Amino acid sequence: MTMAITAEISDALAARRPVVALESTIITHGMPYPQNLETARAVEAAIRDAGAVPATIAVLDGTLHIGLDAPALDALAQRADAWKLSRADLAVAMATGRTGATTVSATMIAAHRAGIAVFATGGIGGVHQGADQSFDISADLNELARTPVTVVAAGAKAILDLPKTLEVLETLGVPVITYQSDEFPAFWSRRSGLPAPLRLDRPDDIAAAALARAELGLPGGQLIANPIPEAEEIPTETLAPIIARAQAEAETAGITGKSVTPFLLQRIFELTEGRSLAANIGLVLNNARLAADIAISMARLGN
Ligand code: PSU
Ligand code: MN
Repeated sequence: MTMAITAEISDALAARRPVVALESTIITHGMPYPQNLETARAVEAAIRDAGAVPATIAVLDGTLHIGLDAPALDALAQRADAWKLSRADLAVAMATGRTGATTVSATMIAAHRAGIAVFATGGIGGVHQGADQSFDISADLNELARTPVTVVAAGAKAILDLPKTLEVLETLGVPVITYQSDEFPAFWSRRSGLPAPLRLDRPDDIAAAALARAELGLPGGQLIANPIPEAEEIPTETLAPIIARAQAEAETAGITGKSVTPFLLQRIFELTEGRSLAANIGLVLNNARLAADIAISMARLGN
């Protein structure tokens, strides 16, 4: 297995300085070019500004990269044939020299392997609408149950069945902790109508909770649900009919498996005339800043 970690990141980890992992599926399958590249760069800059080191993760020609330099990030953002890698695909992609972007599940595995305990993304995958028929449940949920990484997201993507997603997370024993809110957020919107299972208001408490889990010998991570800033949100009422329409189109077109989430995100982008993308960028940046603060707390508390 080949893993390449940049000198900046390995130095930071060796000195126990804060590092934040970032996924790459959001770049290749979650946003159109060139906004995907601009966002990836802006997210890295936000983490640096907050005092931590960003570590964008991807598989390039079979090598698992922890940290991408500027040309590599640029090339990945323009590749149309990158695989979408979850826990199931990671080893095959590496063994056969592929290039692939890591989803939340594969990014957690890679981050943990490299010694990174905090990871920022947009929204995690979860239980899809109609899962009672399709059985489509994201591998992200199972990963949160097994791999000890704190994942900062704006909740689960609102294209999902959020009540069922929360139920599965509860069954799996994943702490779902909303940041500074009593309501579980719905990705592009601050509100979902669902109460937050747990609430914490300070990065120090989130870091302490991760430490306490480790001391208890519990496997698995924690999901930090960070509501999108008010100025950037799209109200649930505006989005609901658009999501329903995109979902109906996916069904008619026979979209299944890994293609479902990218298809829905792309259609919602078109149907909102780009507004969903602006909100997505806003929430990712917001998550990156919180993740950096949590990583700083963890470094101080000795996580
Ligand atoms: N967050 C975003 N956009 C995305 C994703 C997250 O703002 O595209 C990606 C993540 O990589 C997540 C994946 O793991 O979507 C979920 O895909 P699926 O539903 O197929 O498991
Ligand atoms: Mn799926």
